[in-house]
Amino acid sequence: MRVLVFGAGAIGSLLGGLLSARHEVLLIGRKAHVDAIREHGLRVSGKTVRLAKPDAATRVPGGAEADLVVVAVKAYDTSSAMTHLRGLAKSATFLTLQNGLGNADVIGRTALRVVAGTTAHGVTFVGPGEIRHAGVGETVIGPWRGVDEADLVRLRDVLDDAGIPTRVTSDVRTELWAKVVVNASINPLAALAGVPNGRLVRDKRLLATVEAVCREAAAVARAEGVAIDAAETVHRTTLIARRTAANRSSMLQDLDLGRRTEIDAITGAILRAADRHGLATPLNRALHALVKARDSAAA
Ligand code: KPL
Repeated sequence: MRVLVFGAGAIGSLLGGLLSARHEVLLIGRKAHVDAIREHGLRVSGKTVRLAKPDAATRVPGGAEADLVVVAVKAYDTSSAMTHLRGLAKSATFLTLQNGLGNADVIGRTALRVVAGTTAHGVTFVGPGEIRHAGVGETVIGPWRGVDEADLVRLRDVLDDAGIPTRVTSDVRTELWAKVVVNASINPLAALAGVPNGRLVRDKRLLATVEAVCREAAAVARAEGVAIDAAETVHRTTLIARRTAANRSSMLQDLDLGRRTEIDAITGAILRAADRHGLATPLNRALHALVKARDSAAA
């Protein structure tokens, strides 16, 4: 398979690195990372240890061809990513496992075949040419536009075979909501407290806050018609925090690097839905305001 990964951050690099063992992979990323990969390969440490050899470039080459395009940029960059990927929009299958709500909608405005999903792997960007696979998690994929079950099963097999255990769902909207609730419960708190995910479940005060944020967000998901159970979602959130205990959440990594966070696609999406239903969400609103303040400080 010819795979193009647009966005060689932590998760994009992990997916591209693992897929490159069996497939022709081109990673599109920042210059320093691309230069390091071209020179020494992509070093993966932690739960997966390997020196992967994907091809890498800073932009999509003219006339590029791909069977699978993995969009792995931050949620706020999805729309601009699609302007660079327009040339592949009719021929390739697009896969998004990005955090936040709205990515698949944006991709589906241009691409004819779209698979949406979530992944709970914890990956830390160590530096140019190097990532740490800090926690293993489930990947779930489902149909968004122009794909059928056979396409999903084939893609699942490709991901499974690359060492990315994947499940197919027919209800990807529920999965996306469940994951956004998990991210809203872990990422802002880990980012503001400056702690790896594991501390959120080891520290009793932080754990109580994670659970309260999670219940509040799950109530919003239910108001949106998503069948998720609050207790089960709290359980899932703490399980993911435990399994990715050593990881610094992507939002904490963004603040560490002085970069913009995905708070608007995660907690912001929950607040917008809460407003539609007249639901009070004081904890999520406070976390949104605090992370936004750190975002603007960085900007
Ligand atoms: O999705 C994540 C993230 O950091 O964005 C988790 C699964 C919480 C891992 O840290």
